[in-house]
Amino acid sequence: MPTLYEPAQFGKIEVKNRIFLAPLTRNRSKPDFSPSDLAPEYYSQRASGGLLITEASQISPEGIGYINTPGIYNEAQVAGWKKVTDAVHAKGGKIFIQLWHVGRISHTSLLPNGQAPLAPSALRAKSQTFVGDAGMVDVSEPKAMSLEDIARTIADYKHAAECAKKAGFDGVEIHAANGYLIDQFLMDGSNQRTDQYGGPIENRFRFLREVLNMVLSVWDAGEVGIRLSPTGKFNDMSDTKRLSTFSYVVEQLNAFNLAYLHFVETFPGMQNTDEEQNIIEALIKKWTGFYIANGGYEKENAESAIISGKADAIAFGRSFLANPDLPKRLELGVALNDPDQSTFYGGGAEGYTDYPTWDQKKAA
Ligand code: 8OZ
Repeated sequence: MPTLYEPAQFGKIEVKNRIFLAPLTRNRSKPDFSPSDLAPEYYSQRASGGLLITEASQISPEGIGYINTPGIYNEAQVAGWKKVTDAVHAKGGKIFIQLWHVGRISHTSLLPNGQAPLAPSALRAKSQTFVGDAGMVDVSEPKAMSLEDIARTIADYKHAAECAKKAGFDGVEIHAANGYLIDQFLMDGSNQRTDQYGGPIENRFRFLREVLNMVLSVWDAGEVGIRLSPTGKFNDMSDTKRLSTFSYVVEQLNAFNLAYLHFVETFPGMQNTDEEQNIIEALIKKWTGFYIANGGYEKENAESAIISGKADAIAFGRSFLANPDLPKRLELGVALNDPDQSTFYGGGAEGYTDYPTWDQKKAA
């Protein structure tokens, strides 16, 4: 078995190590939802990671759920992201963009013409979102998507996939985790539709299948990854049969030959029960392709997950946020900078591009 520090290949992608940057929402986009002027520096500082996955980026104006998150649906956004991909490629890195639609996790004040958030069913989540001056607010009552809403949204995924290609990304990751739109279709607590998109998992999977087929009309399967959170409860998610729901999902995904499957195994600050851990492990065994693990990984359990073959790569969130040279620090076994939670969401360079590398720290 290889080590965490050795190259890997998945789909059409070759990477120099198995330490990946997890997608991290940073709420620093410009008013037109193009990435911040500092984003090329932020991402390229982390180009020593095998693969960088961008912050979740909405596929359309209807897909937004928080203030100042970037989009990937117009020319200004493509131009902004092109600067990011150029900067990462100049340093020998690889970068995928995460395609996002929040579904019901939104607020009318963020949406076009103050419209209601779209969701599989008109079930309001017990969850909050950040809207700006008003701070954290309860998410709005969603509207159950009509068949036209579904068709338009699937077309928006295709358009965003095309924009991602123009922006020079190496691939795309479909965000199907953490209680956003695709997850809302998959889990029965948020999908109570009685048409072909609801009911049994074969129907609840239909939306994701159609999204995948659209994205795969633009990208090769070997350039498309997917992120799921089968045990996730964030954003008020529930499912009555998680193991069988996600067993079906993983078995169906196997047939698509995607670049990778990426699980949020646990959410920051949460721990899986034994039952949840068993679900995660059973699902990983069903998956036949490249597997990226995320959630609660540090040097030692990351190294052993790779050596034991449990995972093919590890995506690090908070520790990579605070340590632009995380691969080097893990390999050397030296101390890590602590992440500053007060600068995670919004603001400028502070807590974004100003975390020192190990060499800078030693020199100081
Ligand atoms: C933190 C804050 C806002 C959004 C996710 C995109 O959980 C997010 C997110 C995380 O996947």
